Amino acid sequence: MDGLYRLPLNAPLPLDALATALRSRAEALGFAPVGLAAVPGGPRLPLRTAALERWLAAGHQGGMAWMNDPRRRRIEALLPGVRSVLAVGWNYHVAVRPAPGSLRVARYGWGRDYHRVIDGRLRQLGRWLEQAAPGSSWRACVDSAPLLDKAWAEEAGLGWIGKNGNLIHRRRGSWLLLGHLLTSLPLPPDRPAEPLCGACSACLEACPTGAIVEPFVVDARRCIAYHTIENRDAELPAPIRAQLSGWVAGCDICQEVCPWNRQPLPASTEPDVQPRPWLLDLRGAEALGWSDAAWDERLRASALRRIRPWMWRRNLRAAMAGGWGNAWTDP
Ligand code: B12
Ligand code: SF4
Ligand code: SF4
Repeated sequence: MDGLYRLPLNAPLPLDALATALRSRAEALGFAPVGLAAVPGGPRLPLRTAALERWLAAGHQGGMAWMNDPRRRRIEALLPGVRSVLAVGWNYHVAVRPAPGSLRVARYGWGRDYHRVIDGRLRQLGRWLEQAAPGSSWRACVDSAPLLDKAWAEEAGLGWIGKNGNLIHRRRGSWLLLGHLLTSLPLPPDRPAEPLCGACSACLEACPTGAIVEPFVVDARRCIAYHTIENRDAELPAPIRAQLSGWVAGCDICQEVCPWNRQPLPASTEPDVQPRPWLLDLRGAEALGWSDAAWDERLRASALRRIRPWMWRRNLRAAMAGGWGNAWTDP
């Protein structure tokens, strides 16, 4: 590598100029914040990988056997020769609140499926990079790829991993979905983010099921988000049913209480992020009457399709049995 890459017109572009151009293109595609990390990363990466090992050994993954994929511990397994990672944030904060009396649906699912939105834009970036640096390789990763998303985003300076397990940006809070573009190019990295939770423990105290078993460690088996989205059993466990607190698809409690989300935050005007109106006013009795076809129609191009219609009905029944869906108590 001579540190120079060529634009289509054959103009050489030094690596730092290439990194600057890549960042600007990512921002122009609607990503913010964006940052770069160098592989293999600093001393925090082995700590995060060790935390994953402990989490798996403790059984915190519950029924998510796919979390055991050994590639999650080795980024090289996802792209041979990977040298850098572009981490991007997709802001999904909208200044809207659900109607009083509505059942609760987590904000990440309000708009268009973020996997599609982020993946499409990362691929555009990858194709541009390949043209600017012929011979380089890339891979877009959004969530479903076995990558430690938050650890790499932290390494690239996007934010810190909070005690609630979410990556937090000091001005944007944690309403960010993450994507990564892996590349074989050795691009100059940004500085990792510094943790800013301090002595706060609001999320640990607010979690109704005690799922944040210690700071930074979420036991999925106790987490409402896991049970409403991933659990494929006919009934939710009794302790979860008892504490569902109106949530039928995911759970935002540990983010809603976070002081970094309670400051004035920039709201996204992206059409792909704007909420489907029915999700903001979801009534149990009515939704229980929807056919599979009606659910299919309502969940077109939504990340919430992972929750099959029978799971929605299971979750709705459980929330309604807890007294939610008709009366509304503000969190
Ligand atoms: C499995 C998974 C889940 C599971 C398990 C949750 C979990 N915390 O692992 C379930 C289904 C419960 C879930 C729920 C949610 N998820 Co999820 N999930 C994932 C997934 C696929 C893997 C996460 C993972 O690696 N877990 C393994 C454990 C070991 O990792 P971890 O809990 O993150 O622990 C790390 C840190 O805590 C840290 N750590 C450990 N000890 C210590 C100690 C110190 C001092 C420090 C600083 C750090 C630290 O190291 C660990 C390893 O990196 C990622 C996508 C991806 N590919 O990474 C999305 C992802 C984490 N989820 C996401 C979202 C949005 C959610 C929900 C908010 C959705 C919702 N509203 O319902 C909730 C939040 C629940 C919560 N409080 O964590 C986003 C988070 C974005 C962000 N800003 O952080 C991700 C990154 C998807 C994406 N592409 O954007 N999720
Ligand atoms: S998502 Fe809900 S249940 Fe899961 S850790 Fe956060 S507050 Fe607890
Ligand atoms: S609520 Fe407090 S402890 Fe929890 S993530 Fe936010 S700042 Fe950190």
